[in-house]
Amino acid sequence: MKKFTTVADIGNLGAALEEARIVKADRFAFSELGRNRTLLMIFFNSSLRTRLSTQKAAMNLGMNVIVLDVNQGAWKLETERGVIMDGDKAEHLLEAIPVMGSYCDIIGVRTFAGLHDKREDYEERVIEQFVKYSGRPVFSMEAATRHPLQSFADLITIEEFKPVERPKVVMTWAPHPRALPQAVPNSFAEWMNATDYDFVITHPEGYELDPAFTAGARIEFDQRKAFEGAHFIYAKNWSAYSDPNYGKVLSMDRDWMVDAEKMALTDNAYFMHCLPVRRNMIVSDDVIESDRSIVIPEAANREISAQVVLKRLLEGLEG
Ligand code: AN0
Ligand code: CP
Repeated sequence: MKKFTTVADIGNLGAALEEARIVKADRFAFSELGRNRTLLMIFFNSSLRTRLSTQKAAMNLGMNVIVLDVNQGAWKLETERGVIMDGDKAEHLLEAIPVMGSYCDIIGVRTFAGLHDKREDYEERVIEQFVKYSGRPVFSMEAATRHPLQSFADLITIEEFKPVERPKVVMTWAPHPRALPQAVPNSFAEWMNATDYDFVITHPEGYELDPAFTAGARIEFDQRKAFEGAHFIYAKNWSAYSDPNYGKVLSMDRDWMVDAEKMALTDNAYFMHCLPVRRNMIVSDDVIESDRSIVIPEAANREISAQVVLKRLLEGLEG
């Protein structure tokens, strides 16, 4: 594998899941693969799970790891070409990227959507520059439009817990006080559409996602109806995608929060969320604390998805 930014990069999902099972059964079985190889993780945004699980996965593979929080200690980076750099940004991404590439074998990048300019976000300008100019295999640790390491971990988790061969998986919008990217729901939809699960998306009108990710999924505006018979409830907030409201919070309707009364409509569904989650906005305390909540094993599987991806990127290195 040469890069990992979308579901297409992982290829056959059955094979990827089988590899995840092998890695999980013995996560130190490939500890020679990464010997004398260096992973550089670049964070433009905060993270708890991604930084810890990816570093752990790299250590399981015997890699050395360098972490750079761009906004803490590095020079402020300009990302647009043609800008007269007379402001507060001391360095351009076009120099910084190949320099970073020269110190490592593989690069992971976290760069959230700015949520101001839809075109800029959906062209994935920042991570695509890393792909183009770093000279190294690049993987997404959540970019502007996708979070594939999360979606892969979600898929592993659903496979581990599913009570029937073809479960009903419902992704529901839920309220949040701040504008969040569409990356996690886009990506989850993209991965779920690559399976043969019964996949349903429910959200208030106005929160339609980019059909490039959701095409094939059933959209249901009545959240309670969507929950009926569900085996998994995957909650997530996102800001509006459609113009003219791109990146805006349209509603904080707490009637969309996932609570015990709504979970009772499901077929004893498991509750999932990528975390971090705001309790009693997205989900009630009792639901996230219930024995049907699998948010912790879901987060733990981030180590496994990262390890499969890093293993494949290492196997794809030349020399
Ligand atoms: C981010 C998001 O919604 O994309 C990261 C999720 C993994 N969430 C927040 O910023 C709260
Ligand atoms: N789920 C996830 O990616 O969490 P972090 O933002 O903490 O990395």
